[in-house]
Amino acid sequence: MDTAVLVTADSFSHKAFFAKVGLAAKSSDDVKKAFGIIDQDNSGFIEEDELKLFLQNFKAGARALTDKETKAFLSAGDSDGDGKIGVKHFF
Ligand SMILES: [Ca+2]
Repeated sequence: MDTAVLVTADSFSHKAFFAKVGLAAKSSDDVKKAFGIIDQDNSGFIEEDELKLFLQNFKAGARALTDKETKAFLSAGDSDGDGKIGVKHFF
């Protein structure tokens, strides 16, 4: 998985992300399912620690994101600035 495509300077591409995890053009239920995999404590939001491990959540043996990548990802996906990503950011 090429994370450079997903985590660039200041843009989070959820479409590229879901293409990478094989969910492109799937139903909203599938997107919610993917969200649930990342949201390991079922809080309804993806917090920074969950985001850091998101690659590993989809692919065993994948590396964790670096702090820099995690922050870039978070700031790009967190449109309301609350420090976490809600499922609405994926639609
Ligand atoms: Ca969570």
